[in-house]
Amino acid sequence: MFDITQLEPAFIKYCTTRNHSYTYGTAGFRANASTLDTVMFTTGIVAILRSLVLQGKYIGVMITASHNPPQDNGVKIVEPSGAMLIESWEQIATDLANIASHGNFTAFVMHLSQVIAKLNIDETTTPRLIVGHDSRESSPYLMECLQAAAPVFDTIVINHTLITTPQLHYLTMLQNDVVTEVDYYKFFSTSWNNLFSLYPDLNLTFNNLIVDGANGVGSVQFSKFLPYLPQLATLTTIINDKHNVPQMLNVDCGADFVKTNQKLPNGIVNPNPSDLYASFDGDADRIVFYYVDNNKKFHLLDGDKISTILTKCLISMLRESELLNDINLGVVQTAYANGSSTKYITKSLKVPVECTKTGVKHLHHIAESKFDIGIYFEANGHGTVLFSNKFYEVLQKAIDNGSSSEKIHKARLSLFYFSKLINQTVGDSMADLLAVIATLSILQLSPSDWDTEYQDLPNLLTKCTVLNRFVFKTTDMERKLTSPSGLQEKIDAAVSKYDSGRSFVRASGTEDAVRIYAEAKTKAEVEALSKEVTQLVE
Ligand code: 16G
Ligand code: ZN
Repeated sequence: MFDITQLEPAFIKYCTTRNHSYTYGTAGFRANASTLDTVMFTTGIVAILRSLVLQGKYIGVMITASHNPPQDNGVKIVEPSGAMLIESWEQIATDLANIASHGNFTAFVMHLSQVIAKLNIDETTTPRLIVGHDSRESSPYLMECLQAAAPVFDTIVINHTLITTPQLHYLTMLQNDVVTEVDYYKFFSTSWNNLFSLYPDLNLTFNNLIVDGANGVGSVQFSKFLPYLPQLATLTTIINDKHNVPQMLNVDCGADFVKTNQKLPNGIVNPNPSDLYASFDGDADRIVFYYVDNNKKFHLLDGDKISTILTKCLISMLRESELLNDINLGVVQTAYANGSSTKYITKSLKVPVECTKTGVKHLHHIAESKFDIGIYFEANGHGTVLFSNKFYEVLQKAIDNGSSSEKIHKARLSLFYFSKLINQTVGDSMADLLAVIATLSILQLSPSDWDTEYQDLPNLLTKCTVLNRFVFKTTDMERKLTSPSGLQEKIDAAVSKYDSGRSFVRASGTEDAVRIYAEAKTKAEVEALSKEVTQLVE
């Protein structure tokens, strides 16, 4: 039994941000850290309620603002399955935060008691939370705000403190066992060893691996992971590893910096063409790769390139396993995927592609509901691969039945171990890194071979501030505007002038800006197209 009027002292102490408008958006709540105490307090309560509704299952809560600047922070809730908070609860989280920010405790308690009444909660249940945060300076205090309501509900809280977002998702999934981050390292390194044991003569396809940790939590966690991977550890260097200097987080480094600026991050002085480079983001759920050619020119291998190479590997394993007719494989992309990648997947690899709205939860949902092997990556490097129950059933049966051919048997085992190298709860820089390196080894592709599988169309992503971004409404998976009226027709007219031209405009879900994407045959054409569309938007 709990008495929510007992929340008053904590409410007074922690809800100091007043009259703020919060929205649980694409990646939870995110804003300047100084405005987040109130919403942390209420998000703690929402996570507790979610746990109560699910009979005391562990609910995860991660405090991070990912690739955003050091002074920002944020929070998101994780379901017991390791997935993101179910959409119908986003409004509950938004409403509770906004009521609290009015600063009136009586009104707050009234609202909360109505919510509790509607949820039909068994008040004798003990709620359970698993929480963690990134390396931001504001994170420990916000963690205190987040947990402030816990004693009133007699909540059991496991606090992992400094941890990556995907680690937190993964540990939440394993909720009912007693787990530590060591279990994470052991699980993925065992999968790696099992997969490589099938290919004893395989060499890696680069000399050294340089990992940019974005000066965030990923750098410290990856350095803890490496000792479990001796084969990789000897050739790996972690740069931008100053997770204990929070003001350096994501500054001139990290996946978002490299993808947006299409250049090397800070800390790489003399790049070597035979090496592979990778950048994590601030909470280590995104990754992009890159390399330099013999002229030291930078080449980006982004989320589209990751998705295509994993697809190439998995479809060939599936074919060799003779299970192409029993297990369906598909790729999920957003409108930001380069047109060449979509063409390569559908035409060369002959694999179906689904397009969905921006935001991991949308991609995850389609990958899960449409395919037995669902590969999804956003161009920015966030993604993973999902394997359905049917996949495991069919594969297990095939493995158990045995095969006369050694090659078929090996392909089936490869599929199984490969699936275990993936963090299926959410995109994960560390697990994705291992999956890509394994793929390159199995296919015997160097970073530049990987890149030449298809050539990206020149593209530009820019943003533009407008008076009110909410008037920009879209349809067709964000590829077309329905409002402001008449604008889409003008964009279409501009696009039609360019060879292989494509452009779309949408309001950002994380910033007060409108994003403009353009693609065309040449660099000059894409610049011209982007400029034309920008003028139409302004
Ligand atoms: C968030 C999303 C990311 C998406 C981005 C779009 C998650 C975990 N993250 O960072 O998937 O690409 O927002 O930002 O869902 P935008 O709406 O500002 O373009
Ligand atoms: Zn992130």
